[in-house]
Amino acid sequence: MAPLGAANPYTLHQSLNYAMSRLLGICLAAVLSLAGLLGWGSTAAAATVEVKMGTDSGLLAFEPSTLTINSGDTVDFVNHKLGPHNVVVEGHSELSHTDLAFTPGESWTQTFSEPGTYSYYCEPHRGAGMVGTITVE
Ligand SMILES: [Cu+2]
Repeated sequence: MAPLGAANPYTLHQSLNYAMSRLLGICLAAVLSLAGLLGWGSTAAAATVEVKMGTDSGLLAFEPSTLTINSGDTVDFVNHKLGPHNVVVEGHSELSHTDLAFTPGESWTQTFSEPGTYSYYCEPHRGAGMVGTITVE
């Protein structure tokens, strides 16, 4: 039995434990709300996907030629082989890039904001089958 007037060491220990767990709980809540603000764990974060113009194996094609992305994602069109290439998106001049890319490594990006199916082709090589489809979900 502890003498009157002195703090009971057991009670003091319990209070500290309680304070620490309260503090941890507050910290955890703060981290979780910060994560929410930053969009961690969300699948809606915009991505950038590369499409090569001219395949690794030397074909006149886009690689990949079919692609599914989320609205807000960006496609990075990279002049890879057998240029010149460009991209004409059927019915969407605002998404097209009609300037020809001659230099390997030359690239441009295009963001797709609206869901839909977009057919596109390379003007010089359309007849050779250099066509592609981008589905935006
Ligand atoms: Cu081409």
